[in-house]
Amino acid sequence: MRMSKLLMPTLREVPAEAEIASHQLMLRAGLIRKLAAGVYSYLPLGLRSLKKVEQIVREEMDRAGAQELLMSALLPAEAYQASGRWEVFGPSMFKLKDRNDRDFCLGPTHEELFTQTVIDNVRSYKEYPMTLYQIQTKYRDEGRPRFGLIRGREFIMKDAYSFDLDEKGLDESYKKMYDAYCRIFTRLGLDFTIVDADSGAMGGSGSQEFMVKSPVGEDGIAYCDACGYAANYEKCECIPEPKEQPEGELDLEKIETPNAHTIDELVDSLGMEAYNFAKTIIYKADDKYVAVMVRGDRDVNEVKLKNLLGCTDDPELAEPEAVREITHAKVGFAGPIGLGIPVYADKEVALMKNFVVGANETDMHYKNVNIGRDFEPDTVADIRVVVTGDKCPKCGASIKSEQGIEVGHIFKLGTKYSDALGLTYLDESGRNKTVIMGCYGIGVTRCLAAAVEQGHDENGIIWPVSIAPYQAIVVPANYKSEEQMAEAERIYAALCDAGIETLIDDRNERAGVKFKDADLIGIPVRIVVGKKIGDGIVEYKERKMEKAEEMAAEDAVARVAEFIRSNI
Ligand code: 9G3
Repeated sequence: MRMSKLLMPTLREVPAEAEIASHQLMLRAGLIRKLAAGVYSYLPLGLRSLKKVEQIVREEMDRAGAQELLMSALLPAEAYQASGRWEVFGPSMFKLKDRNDRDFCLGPTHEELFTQTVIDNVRSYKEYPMTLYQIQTKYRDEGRPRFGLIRGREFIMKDAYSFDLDEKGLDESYKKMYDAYCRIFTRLGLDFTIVDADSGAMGGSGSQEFMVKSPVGEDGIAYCDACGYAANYEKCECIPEPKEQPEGELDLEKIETPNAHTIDELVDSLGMEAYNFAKTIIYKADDKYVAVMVRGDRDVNEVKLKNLLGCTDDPELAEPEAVREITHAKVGFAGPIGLGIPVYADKEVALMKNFVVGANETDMHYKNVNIGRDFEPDTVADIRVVVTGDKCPKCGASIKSEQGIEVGHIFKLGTKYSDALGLTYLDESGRNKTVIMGCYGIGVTRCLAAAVEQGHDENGIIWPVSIAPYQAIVVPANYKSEEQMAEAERIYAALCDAGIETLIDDRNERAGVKFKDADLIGIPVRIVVGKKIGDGIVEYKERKMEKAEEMAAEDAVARVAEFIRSNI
């Protein structure tokens, strides 16, 4: 392709809202353009790489025996109403009405539609196991779309759904998808890790996330180097870490703590440690209030809390006026003693002795509080956030943590949707059974951004060869030199003939501009035709190399071909 013809609107500056490297670089390199918050269009270079990501996903899904479909994105409400999800996702679901005032949505995910398709079209148990997938645009009205393609409101997902006769079959289908995902992310050149994850609203018997390590990732990964345990923060089991305690229960005492309503202020005013306190935080879960207690130096894990409470909506902090009504005190003095709502205490709180809690009275706290004598929590459970240095729940070694971008998520769904929609089969003895399902997602557009997030430097994008928009670029250094232009054209034609996807920078621009653009758009290998072409010498530079190397022009095509072959 000739750069003089290519639509590649590079930018020197990007809007301040582009906070992370991949968002900045994909705008600067002219790969994407924003249409609205979380809504992007793909320009030629961006689309070429996106199509390569899709094709790698497609090849590995097909290799794993899955069959590709394409569903509509414009979906009648009935399917989601049958599964009870029409309301569950609230404002996140894009809803609209047709000219006859019928309810539709723009599909955020397709469990119901794939299940219905199987109900309508699979006739016998002999047709199972079956895994169906699509690569399709999804719509979710995210409250905070950000980071470019990482969290969009319109995005491309590969979503697959497996249908099996029994749990054993699901385990086999799940394993096939797991292995296919490992091949996909490896071929995409992504450095990924697999973590146990929370299944959230999906239910089912467990799920795993494929995370691309990145400091800008929104998900926390807790992992153990010793035994390989890895879990999403949301899921990671926490081992209680009791602090040394004075023996015996000291007498309960109510103490004045004027204006000390944060842990830090309490620590200062009472000269104790944060772990001598237990925080009591009032949450609103669905439509009831609960008190949640964690040690003063810990935080509440709201996903664990949501699963514990089994509430539909995410639990939210109670508003100040509700706290005042429930505790008869200003915010910051809530405590478990004499509180009229259920108390959920983290496991660590159950091990504390002679600790401090709010007295449900403004400017007052209790000290030397002991469970059993002074109050009894309704439930004790693991509801805190894991922190670096915690004990690994598998082997006891020290847990580490890092951030990640979730690029894939696979679930053992069970019968949640086959029950809801009535997907059953008659087995060989004529008995009526329910189909067991799994579902498997990959954020295709998110993978593109994750690849840039993981592969870039101060000069621009560093594409893995497998998804680079073009594999090689030929740059004549001086556009006024007929010899350099002619030789560049010859090498360009030879590379194209060798089946290498090649750009030639035939623009009337200075060499420096051409080198900068070649680095910015991240083409894996570059051939520069300069002054020494008269001696049959060109410059060879892989995007990752520090310095270019001189080499014989006649060997350039073979060397580029070898580089592409061994890096794709
Ligand atoms: C919705 C909206 C947002 C959603 C969902 C539904 C997340 C929803 C979970 C999944 C689970 C799997 C198939 C592929 C793999 C992931 N956000 N989820 O179901 F209506 Cl608005 O999407 N789906």
